[in-house]
This record gives sequence, C-alpha cells and structure tokens, in this order.
Amino acid sequence: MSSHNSIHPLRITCRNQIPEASGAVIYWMSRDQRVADNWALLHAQSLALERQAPLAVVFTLADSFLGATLRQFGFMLRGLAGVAERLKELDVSFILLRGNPPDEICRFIQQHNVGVLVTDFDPLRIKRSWHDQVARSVPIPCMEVDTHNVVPCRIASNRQEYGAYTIRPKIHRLLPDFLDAFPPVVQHPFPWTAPVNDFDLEATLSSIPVDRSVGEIGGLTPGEQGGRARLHDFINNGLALYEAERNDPCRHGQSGLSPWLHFGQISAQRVVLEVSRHLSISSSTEAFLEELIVRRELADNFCLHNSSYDRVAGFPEWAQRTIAEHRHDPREYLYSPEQLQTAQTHDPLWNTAQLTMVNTGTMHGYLRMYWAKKILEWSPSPEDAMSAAIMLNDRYQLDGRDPNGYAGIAWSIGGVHDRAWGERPVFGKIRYMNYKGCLRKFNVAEYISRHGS
Ligand code: FAD
Ligand code: FO1
Repeated sequence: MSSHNSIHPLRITCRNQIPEASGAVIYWMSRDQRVADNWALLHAQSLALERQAPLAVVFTLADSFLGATLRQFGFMLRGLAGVAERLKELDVSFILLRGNPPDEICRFIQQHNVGVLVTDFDPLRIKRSWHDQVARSVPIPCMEVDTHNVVPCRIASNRQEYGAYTIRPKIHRLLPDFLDAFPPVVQHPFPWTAPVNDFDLEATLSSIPVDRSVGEIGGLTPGEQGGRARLHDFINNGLALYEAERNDPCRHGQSGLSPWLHFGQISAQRVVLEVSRHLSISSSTEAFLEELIVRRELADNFCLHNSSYDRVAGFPEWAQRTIAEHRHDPREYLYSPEQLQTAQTHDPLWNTAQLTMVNTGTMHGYLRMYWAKKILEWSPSPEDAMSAAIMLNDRYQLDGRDPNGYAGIAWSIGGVHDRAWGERPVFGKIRYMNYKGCLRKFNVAEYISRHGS
C-alpha cells in the first residue's frame, strides 16, 4: 500500500450511502485545524491521488460560534493563516467561506465539480447538525474521519461510559493499533482550477461581527508552530514534574497545551508519540498520558453518547435524585451570573481564579473544579449553575466550547464520571470541595498574592 493509504480504516465513518462520483476532493476542516498529523487531510489527499483529482481544504467561518469572542476567534484565525500558507506550499488550495457553515458547504459543492467530501469528527451537537444537514443534502459521498482522538471515539466504545475506570481498559487495549506514525502530506500534482482568493487574516479579523470586549491573549503563538513549541518546552521542562506539580495552582505543572489541542492545531496523537519517545515511561509520563488520552477521550465519549451533555438532564440517575432532594436547601450565599463574572463573591480564592480566567484566558485545572463547584453552591438552582458555568467558561477560556469543558463542568456540578459522596446541604451526594480543602492542597495565600488583581 502506498503511504497514503496508511490511514486506519476504523477512523473513517461514511455519513451517507452515496457511491463515489467523479470530481475534486474537499476536506471541510473544522475541529482539527492543522496540516501536519491530520488523518482527515491525509485521507482526502489519498482519495484525490487515487482519482487524479484536485484537492482543496475548505473552512467555513461562522459569524458566531457558541458565544466565542475575539479572544478565541483571534487565536483560531491566526492559526488558520499558518494552515493556508503551508497548504499553498503543497499546491493544496485553502478556501475560507463566510456565513452559515452547512449552507455554505452545500452551495460550494453545487458550484464546483466536487466528487467527495471529507470532514473531521466532532461530537458537539452544533457540529453534528452541520454534518447531518450536509450529508443528507449533497449528491456526493460524505466521510467523517476522527483525527482528534488517538483511539477513534466511535471505536473506543458504543455507549456512554460510567467513568475513566470503564473506558480506560477499552482505550488501552486498542491504543497500539492506533498509535501509528503519520505520513506527510505530499505536493499535490492536480491543481485546483477555479480562482481562489488568498486568506486575508487582518481583513477577516477586522470584519467578523464578534464580541470584542473579551480581548486576545498576548504572549502566545497560535497555530501549529506555537503548539509544537509549547510541546517541546513542556517535554524539556515540565513533563518530569507533571505528576508532582500538576495539581498545584502555584506551580506551572500542567502542559498548557489545551488551546492548541482544542483548536486541533496540534495532534494529541503527536503529543503521545513525542512524550513517549522522550522519557522511559515514568509515573509522570503515565499521569500525563492518563489525562491526555483517557480523560480527554472520555469527554468526547460523554458528548457523543449523551445528548444533554450541557444540561442537568445529562447527569447520572443518582445525581438527579440527590439534586432534586436538595433543590430547596437554603443557600448561604447567592450570586447572579453578573456578580460571578465580575468576581463579586465573598471568596478571595474563587475571585482570583475568576479574574485570572478573565485576564489570561485560562485557569489551573485544579481550580476549575473548585470554581465550578462553588457556582453550584452559590446559584439558585443546578440549572442556573450549569448555564452560568458554561457561559463564563466558554466566554473567557481560550480552550472553551470543548467536550472537555462540558464534561468537566458536568463532573463538577452533576457528578458525571464521579461517584456519590457523603450527603450534605445543597450538594447532596455530589463531591464537595471547599476553601479549607484547598488550604490543605496548596498555598492559597501565595496563589492569591501572585495572581490577585
Ligand atoms: P494538562 O494537565 O497538561 O493535560 C493535557 C491535556 O489533557 C489537556 O490539554 C486536555 O486536553 C487533557 N485533559 C487534562 N485534564 C483533563 C480533564 N479533566 N478532562 C478532559 N481532558 C483533560 N478543558 C478544555 O480543554 N476546555 C475547557 O473548556 C475545560 N473546561 C473545564 C471546566 C471544568 C469545570 C473542569 C473541572 C475542567 C475543564 N477542562 C477543560 C479540563 C482540564 O481542566 C483542562 O483541559 C486542563 O486544565 C487544560 O490545561 P493543560 O492543557 O495544561 O492540561
Ligand atoms: N469551527 C468551524 O468550523 N467554524 C468556525 O467558525 C468555528 C469557530 C470557533 C470559535 C471558537 C471555538 O472555540 C471553536 C470554533 N470552531 C469553529 C469549532 C472548533 O474548531 C471545534 O470544532 C469545537 O469547538 C470543539 O469541538
């Protein structure tokens, strides 16, 4: 087999039963915004080479996307500018369409002689509705490739998993089959004939009608290059300390890779291949791979198999019951989403974490749990807590609007992937976290003095 057919067939899902038609191949890029290590792009190119057809990558820029602001659109578009440049060097056209994504893709396929559509897997509701609409509207085969997960989400499990402990053995058993090396994208010999406008980053950035009150984060390099640099810095300076320091918000013990992973600007499989290469499997490496592979793929499994992944209805039975029993418990403190957004609570640690997220676009993983659990405690209802936590998370986090976020918030507020704990007011049997617990875990005063506004 030529190297271009080396994609594992179980990464590919046919989204409609239409036989192949002649014409160009397009990869409708969305979740995995990178050229290197991208199985969807590699599959699209192998189809185009077999058919001796042109290949184009099409990105549909939605005018609004789950409340994203300039902060996230800026990071994404700057990364896409690098993708466009790299593709041009490979004689693969990059086409940016504006408007409602599924409508624009259908129109594009009608206007151009396109024979096959390849998309990248995404379990989010909005993306599945885009893909469903297109698959049933166009007269050509539509294929979905899971290039976000090491073990494809649809293969790891065919149902919602209870927790890391149930999906872990399934993933570990399949991992060796899917930890294969990536072939390169090659110079494409069949040029796209229709005229293509070059991607104009500044014009696009200044013309998108997004909320500009949440500004871009300086000091980060968006795109594939920035992701690779972050990875190598983490491997050289952070990996060995990961296990010891990852839960201490006063240390920089985490990798900081989530923005690049969220936008697919770096492949999780590439991270696994690189990390496993650099260190004999130490307990720190194992702890990191547990988060990167098992926890992350558990989040995709949750969003794929639970249509209420962002609602109280998505919580497990035991959590629904305990929430109902404690729905009318008196709340000692109550805060509106506006008071939370502006960090007007009585808790200096929570306020510091909130303001850190507002100002830097990120929050330490340990504090995200504490942050969300306090929103449950200080909101009038679990429904209010879910909408406030999701709104704030997706408005300010650079890595927001991600299955990891919906799963992380549902874990914190609704016990998803967790078990029942000792019963207490408001939380019921949902795992409780409090200030005193943080004092035991890390130097709260140091965190507040270092990060406080
Ligand atoms: P590292 O610890 O270096 O981990 C590396 C990668 O592994 C992460 O980038 C991520 O892809 C994955 N990972 C790590 N921890 C988790 C986890 N608990 N669940 C799933 N994947 C994980 N993650 C997001 O990507 N976007 C979000 O919007 C988001 N919101 C969260 C909200 C709450 C309330 C909670 C409890 C967690 C949330 N997480 C979210 C998960 C996790 O906190 C972040 O992925 C992590 O802190 C990102 O920092 P890092 O890349 O340095 O992580
Ligand atoms: N995907 C798109 O195909 N088009 C967009 O315009 C778009 C905007 C966007 C903004 C913020 C953000 O966090 C994600 C965005 N995505 C967009 C989707 C993203 O690539 C991922 O598919 C999901 O957010 C994660 O599953």
